[in-house]
Amino acid sequence: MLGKSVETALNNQIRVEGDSSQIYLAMASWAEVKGFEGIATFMYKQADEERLHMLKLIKYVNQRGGEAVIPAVSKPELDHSSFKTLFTQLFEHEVYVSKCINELVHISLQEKDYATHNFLQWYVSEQIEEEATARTILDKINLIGDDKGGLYLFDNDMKTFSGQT
Ligand code: OFO
Repeated sequence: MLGKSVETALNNQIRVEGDSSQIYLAMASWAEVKGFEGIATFMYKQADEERLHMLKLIKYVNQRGGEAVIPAVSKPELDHSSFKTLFTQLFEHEVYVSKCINELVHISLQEKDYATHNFLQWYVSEQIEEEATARTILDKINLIGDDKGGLYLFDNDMKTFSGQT
């Protein structure tokens, strides 16, 4: 049975994962409109993954005798003025998600909820990967700058990019 504070914290994370999915979805759609097919493909896939992160939490909360709260769909407020700004925001968002997961792990230990602590380890590993992926993309964007040819090649690379390199 979930304690109240753990349940509230898990429900908060459900919202954070839902927001992450929306952010990737917004970036996917933006990239598609701009003709960056590779980036769009990658971002659509990430959006689906974040939704799965949310679902996994929903099912866990309900399975442990709690009640998952389904969050409202939020409109991401992203600055699209340059690739660099856009991907910096994405990286910062993933760092924020990692902080949220760490806080959640901390609460589960405080409450001596070892089952939740165990469940959360999957998210801890996942965030290491996602932060690394966002950092790799940002590093590439920083190298390319505004070079059109570089962006074209980068977009092509993204078609087959599945994570950290
Ligand atoms: Fe990238 O947020 Fe889920 O875990």
